[in-house]
Amino acid sequence: AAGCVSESSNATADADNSLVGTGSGDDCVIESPVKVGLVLSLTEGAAFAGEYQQQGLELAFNQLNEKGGVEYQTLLEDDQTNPEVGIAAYEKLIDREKVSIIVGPTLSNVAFSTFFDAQEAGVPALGISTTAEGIPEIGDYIFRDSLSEQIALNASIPAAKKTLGLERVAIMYDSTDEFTESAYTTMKEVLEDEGIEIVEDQAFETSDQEFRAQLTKVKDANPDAVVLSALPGATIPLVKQARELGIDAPIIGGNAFNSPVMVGALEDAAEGLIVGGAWSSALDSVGNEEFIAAYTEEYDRAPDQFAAQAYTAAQLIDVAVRADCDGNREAIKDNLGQILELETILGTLSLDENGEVHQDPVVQIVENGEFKILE
Ligand code: 1QQ
Repeated sequence: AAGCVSESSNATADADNSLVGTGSGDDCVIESPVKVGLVLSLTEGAAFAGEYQQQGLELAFNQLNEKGGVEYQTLLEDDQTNPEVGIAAYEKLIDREKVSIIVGPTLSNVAFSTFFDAQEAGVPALGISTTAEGIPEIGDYIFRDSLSEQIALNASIPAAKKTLGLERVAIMYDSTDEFTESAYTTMKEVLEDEGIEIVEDQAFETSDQEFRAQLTKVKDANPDAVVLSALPGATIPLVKQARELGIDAPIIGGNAFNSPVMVGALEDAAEGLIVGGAWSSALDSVGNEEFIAAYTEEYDRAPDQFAAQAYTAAQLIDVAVRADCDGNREAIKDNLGQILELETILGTLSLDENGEVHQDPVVQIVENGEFKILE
């Protein structure tokens, strides 16, 4: 409209007519491939999630390309779990490859750098595991299909309270990662809301491997449970050292605990672990059984939550592209923000115009090395 100032400088300049097709919805035909950048942590600390995400995306885009009419061309970049590398990957995809949308990065800690670049360039970005507070608020080009840690913890902590009869807990957290720090704040809020007393509060850093000093204080406080906000690199030695010191209290974890890699590495120390998340293999959602079967067949292992959210991202992009049969950045951005009650493997899912996802959380507990739905 006249007088309307574009929120992004080069948004309209980048519109490509060969990405505007004919027909609509299932009948949409677009001449040029729609370029989708994927920025994932394929190496270093967050590769435990990034590898599953890569496979979930590959499976989904292969299935979509078989459907025909719209062809997706994915361009994969490894951010090496590093914000600097993530920024370089984003710049390459935006400026050189002229992608229509970017999926990822894996960590909120990287997204708090890269998502500002996407916003500034007018390129939609879709987070698939960026759960920290404040991610969608970065701007109107920023979306996520990664259930916020706030929603997950507001489900998992009350469920743990009911199951375990929690009254007194210790909190332990990584104070140097944006996600674990954000989740720590949320954990304290939810514990307070639930009337659960925090009897010990201990911090550490992402790269720490030695936790006996903090754990000794936790042991002395004798909590009913340990609420832990950490990535796997610290979690694995921390939980093992806790068990060695004789701390048998159950662990309530954040989003990184939705990982079979981590549960596997913890072995017996993972038993009884409670975590909230976005997906379960037991979820009775549309297409879930088929997804699990196709993924397992293709990759010789069962999918996890990170694969499921990645898989769903491709579906969301396809819905947004087909809505106006337009693979340009602006059309994708406008239509992603209008996805309402879509049936996905994560359950019924909506994205609002602020880019936030709406879906039901799932709370799971680890029993005999397997995730089981608690609530
Ligand atoms: C975040 C997360 C991580 C645990 C994803 C792997 O939730 O960084 O927001």
